[in-house]
Amino acid sequence: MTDAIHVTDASAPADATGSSALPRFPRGFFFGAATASYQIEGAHDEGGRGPSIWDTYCREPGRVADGATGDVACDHYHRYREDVALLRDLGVDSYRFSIAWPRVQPTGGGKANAEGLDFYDRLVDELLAAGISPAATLYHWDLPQALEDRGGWRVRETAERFADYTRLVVDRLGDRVPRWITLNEPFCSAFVGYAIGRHAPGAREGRGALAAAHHLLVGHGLAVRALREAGVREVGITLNPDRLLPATDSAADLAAVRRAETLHNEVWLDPLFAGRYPAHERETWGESADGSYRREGDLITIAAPLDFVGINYYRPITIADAPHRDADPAARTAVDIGVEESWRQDVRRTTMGWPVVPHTFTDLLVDLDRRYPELPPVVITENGSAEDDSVAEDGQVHDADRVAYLRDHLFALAAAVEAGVDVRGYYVWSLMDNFEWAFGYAKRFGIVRVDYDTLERLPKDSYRWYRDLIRHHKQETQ
Ligand code: IFM
Repeated sequence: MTDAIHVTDASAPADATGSSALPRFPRGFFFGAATASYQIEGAHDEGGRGPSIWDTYCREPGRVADGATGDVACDHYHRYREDVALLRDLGVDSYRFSIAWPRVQPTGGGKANAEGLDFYDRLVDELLAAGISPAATLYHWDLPQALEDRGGWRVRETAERFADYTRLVVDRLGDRVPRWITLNEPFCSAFVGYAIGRHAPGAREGRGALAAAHHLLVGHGLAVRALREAGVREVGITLNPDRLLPATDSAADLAAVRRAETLHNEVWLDPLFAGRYPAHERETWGESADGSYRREGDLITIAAPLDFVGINYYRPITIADAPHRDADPAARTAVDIGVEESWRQDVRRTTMGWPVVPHTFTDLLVDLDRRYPELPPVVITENGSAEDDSVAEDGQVHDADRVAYLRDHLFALAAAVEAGVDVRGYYVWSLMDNFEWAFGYAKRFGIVRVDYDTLERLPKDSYRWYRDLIRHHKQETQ
């Protein structure tokens, strides 16, 4: 993706910090908010839930900032009614949550733990009573530890178990949940979990991570089949494709972008939407890409037609050519592809250090649309920013930076729609501050503040801004 397409954000107001102008979206476009089980639920040992790889990872010294865990998190398991009330007052059409596999199958197999499913049953009914359409993600990274002990995503059995688990969940909730997402950001599960080791299970492997990527895709395909058999309305997957910008125009940096495209984007997008494995995988991974984990027919399973593709987008990455970290090709992790990744320093950055460059959101969507003619309609399943929020003297959180981030990214999204990309809806990440994986509770992405001492919820200015946007959209399009 070296030929950056720049669609200018013509509809954005000149004053980038003012909040009066609002982006416009077509009739039928929907708005939502997103969360994930391990990040908010807490109640780690209640209702028969078994341990997940994140419970294990958090307990390993030095893995997560401040030794934080998801044991309590936002206590959403007990406070879900209050959270649904916040969603109702926000006016969202849909709420994207994830189901904790270890609540449903505490050891990753066998019959369903009824108490685990009961929780999601209550949540779904509460959402429907509030007029909010539920969107369920089946896997947002909390693999049952028992499955990791048998090889985790490195082995095909996990993909097959994922389909069994999907059947149990859809049997119970399929009559009331219209929108289903198989996996969230398999890039992170495979590469951050099995190659960089910054996510659970904390492995640093080459071939193991590539096998994990493949088995995640097979698991997705098998789950799609199970969801189709259950007759649900909308089925998709959530990816986090990256906008990769070369550090310079040198041939070496452009070749580095080529390799990074394979790692970040094509490993998912090509099998899902072009029915092929990435063309440059050998050049990117060398011998680890031996394909021994692939079987005949897998591509057909993986490329099952979808109703939508979920896209999570936050920031662009700058790519430069660099020496491999490990000189021995056999010992390299899958992410050791001779590339250095960095963040632009010449623009505002969020507390994650992520550069705020809204037009790259437009560029990414337009580019995907052009490169993949078979791409299904797009739903933005996450977008948002972690900011240094504080409670002001008036008792409120005036998170102007987050408001500006959301507004500018929604203008960029509107520009992509204007340019012809079929985008159906947008979920803000996140409804509330939560457990930000290896960063623990140090990074706040919520439009609702969570006081981690009292677990009280406090809507921020960004919550009110988003509520106004939704109201305005409804008034304009009704
Ligand atoms: O918090 C995460 C989420 O779980 C997956 N997408 C990115 C978010 C922010 O890092």
